[in-house]
Amino acid sequence: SQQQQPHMVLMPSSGAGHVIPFLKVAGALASQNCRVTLITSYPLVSQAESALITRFLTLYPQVTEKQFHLLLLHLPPNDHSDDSSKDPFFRQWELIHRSLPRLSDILKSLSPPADALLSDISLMSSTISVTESLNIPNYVLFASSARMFAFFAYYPALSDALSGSAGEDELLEIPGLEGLPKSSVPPLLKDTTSPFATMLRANNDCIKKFDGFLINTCDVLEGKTVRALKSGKIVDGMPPIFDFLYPPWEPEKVKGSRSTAWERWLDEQLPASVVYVSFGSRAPLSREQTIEVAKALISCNYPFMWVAKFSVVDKDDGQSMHQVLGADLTRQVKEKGVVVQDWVDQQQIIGHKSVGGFVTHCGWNSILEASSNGVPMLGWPQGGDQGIIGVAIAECGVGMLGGKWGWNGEFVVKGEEIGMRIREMMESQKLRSRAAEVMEDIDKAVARGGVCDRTLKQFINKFMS
Ligand code: BUP
Repeated sequence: SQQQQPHMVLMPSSGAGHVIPFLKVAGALASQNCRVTLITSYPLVSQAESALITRFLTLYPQVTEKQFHLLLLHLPPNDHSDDSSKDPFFRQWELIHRSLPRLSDILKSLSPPADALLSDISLMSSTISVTESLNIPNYVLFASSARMFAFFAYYPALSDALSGSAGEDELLEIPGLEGLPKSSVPPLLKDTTSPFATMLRANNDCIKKFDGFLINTCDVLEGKTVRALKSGKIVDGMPPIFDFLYPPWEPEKVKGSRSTAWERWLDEQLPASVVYVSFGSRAPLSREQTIEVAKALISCNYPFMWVAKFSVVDKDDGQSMHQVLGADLTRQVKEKGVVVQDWVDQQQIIGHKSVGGFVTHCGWNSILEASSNGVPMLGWPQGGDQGIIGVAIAECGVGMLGGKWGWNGEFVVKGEEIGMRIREMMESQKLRSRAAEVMEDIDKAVARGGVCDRTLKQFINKFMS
């Protein structure tokens, strides 16, 4: 129905890296006078997700939450060598898929009816069957980079190259893009029969059934990739693509009020002197690798702030830093930096003037946060889409890659080597000036009336009379 206040329904899948971009778009749509319903899958996997959703709903009381209660099925173990089905976030996608009749009930119950569903890529093949039968337009809100989207869209055509015997340095050709090193694709997706690969192909099969794709990116970061996608070179008949940086949903924190210990510590450091280290919200590093990261940070002689994770899901018990590093290393680490084991406000850290470099696992949200703040990066992809994202940041010049450092758990990279690369990142004028340039460009794109703002409005206008 065309109207003055379109009703947009958003359904993220699991993981903070998926929930956060959905909240951004939900907030932006609500602020542009759309009626917004957020479908949340219960039980949620992590405390971080619950806290984010609760805070969002408090800030946006006009947004309606519809809880999608999952059928708590026992998922049969699969005998495939890949362990993606043991990953609690991946398992949640499976559960959502198996509980789909409930999605249909929720959508049917909405009044006024939904004008569009915005769903996560991991739910494409699941939600399309429901929206087709209810005749509701379905858009994918993509949480990763355009480069990853291009890889996903071209995935079936890469199958032979991926599973074949070509070496890791071999380039995968995607029309309109620079070749993608085979080494940037994780083992999970090279084995084209793995559950993860099977899901990707099922989602790929229905690309053309969608009404469009929202991609969280901008010209300075991935212009070439977006143009290739829009041109139809990668998928002939690609539905419309709306590329814009999803705007932040949280108001800037008021400075001074009840700052935490680490904020006070950051305030005391010299401008652009601190190395910020985080490997994201999902996969912890092995104990051996964590020890080497500690050694690297101690030896490289920069103050550092390290968000360390020792469990896969935050509500599970993890080990303490002391247990992992032992007394001696723990003492040295605490002398030179700050280690946080809780959820932090990463945007705020990256935006702090003292932060001068970011050692990152290359989660797309993290990359965008650093790029928007002109912070140079040292990328160390650990799995999933991160290798492909790493290629994108190196190409754009906002970050450098560590080297042939392998995937999480593959082998242990020595602290000495990591420390050397951290120093290189902190000292590189080239990286720093490129990061500043990219930030300026992003500032223009996201400003009121800028290209991102205009694209978001174009999207909303599709539903207005
Ligand atoms: Br950890 C952590 N605080 O303590 P990515 C993360 N974040 O605000 P993902 C915090 O979570 P994968 C914390 O700022 C970013 O917006 C962070 O998303 C925020 O990686 C988000 O960077 C994390 O896309 O891993 O989801 O952890 O790459 O596997 O999706």
